[in-house]
Amino acid sequence: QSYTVVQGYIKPLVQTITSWKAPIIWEGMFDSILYDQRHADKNSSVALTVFAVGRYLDAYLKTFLTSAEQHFMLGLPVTYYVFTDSPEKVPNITLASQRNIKIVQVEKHTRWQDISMMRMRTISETIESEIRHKFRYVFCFDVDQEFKGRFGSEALGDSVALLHAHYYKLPKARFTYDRNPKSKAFMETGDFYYHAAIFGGLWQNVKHLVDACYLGIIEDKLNNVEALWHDESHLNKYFWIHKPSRLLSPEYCWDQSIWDKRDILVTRLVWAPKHYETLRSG
Ligand code: 2GW
Ligand code: MN
Repeated sequence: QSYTVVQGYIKPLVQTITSWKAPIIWEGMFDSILYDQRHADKNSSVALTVFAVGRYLDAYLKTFLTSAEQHFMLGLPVTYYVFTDSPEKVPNITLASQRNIKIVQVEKHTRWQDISMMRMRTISETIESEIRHKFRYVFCFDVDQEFKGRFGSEALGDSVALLHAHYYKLPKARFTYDRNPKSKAFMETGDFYYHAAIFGGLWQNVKHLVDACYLGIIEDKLNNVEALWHDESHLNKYFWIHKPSRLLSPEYCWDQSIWDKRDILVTRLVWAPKHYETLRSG
């Protein structure tokens, strides 16, 4: 770990650009006012997709949405696409102007791995039927998280991936890519380990991504294999082949139980506590 002194502040040195010249967004390296102005001028608009199926609705959705209203893309038009098996249970949230919510009913797959993986198909269908006519960007989120600080227009880009908080400092040999040659997600090496809890970009690129991941998932099913980390393994394979144009630092999805916080000057979104015993059983 190295440090530098910038205008009297001690700042950790972190990687801010990839080998293919995509920026990695960290606190201190962008002018938020300038970004917001640019995106307002361009009339940027954002669709956020989130799934709250079964017990995840009561456990996480309200906190996710109310905190997003405090921190996510303030000043830009945002529509939350909430996918759930129980639309009647979606909490009533007060939304700021230019912000909307759209609730879409989906089936509840019996296996949780399918709940997670089948998001790819549903997102694709919704981009095709609706999002592409109304929004420039799409961002897809896990629901088990809470916004804590600015998550703004600096995160918008053509194709956006997130560095996984647990892996961004680890050597590549420790990345948990799928290593089974029978899976479409198989890969021997990669650039980073990306976290599927957040990905996004221009709707065209997100459509391409979710279609590719869904095809991989279905082909695996036909071959009776399942990638190690499900949709996340397919996402990592995709971003290895199609390099993202912008990477989000772990500030954008931090796990507060990580002991070494020296690189993290702001937490913008944090993992909500998991209660696996109650959420994953039955
Ligand atoms: C998932 C696992 C076990 C039991 C239930 C569920 C579940 C997930 C559920 O009952 N209802 C539901 O709506 N979900 C949705 O799937 C919800 O949006 C949730 O955030 C998302 C992914 O599941 P999650 O958050 O429990 O998985 P993580 O936090 O361990 O996530 C990583 O790995 C996953 C694949 O195993 C995904 O790639 C995910 O995007 C990653 O962050
Ligand atoms: Mn999650």
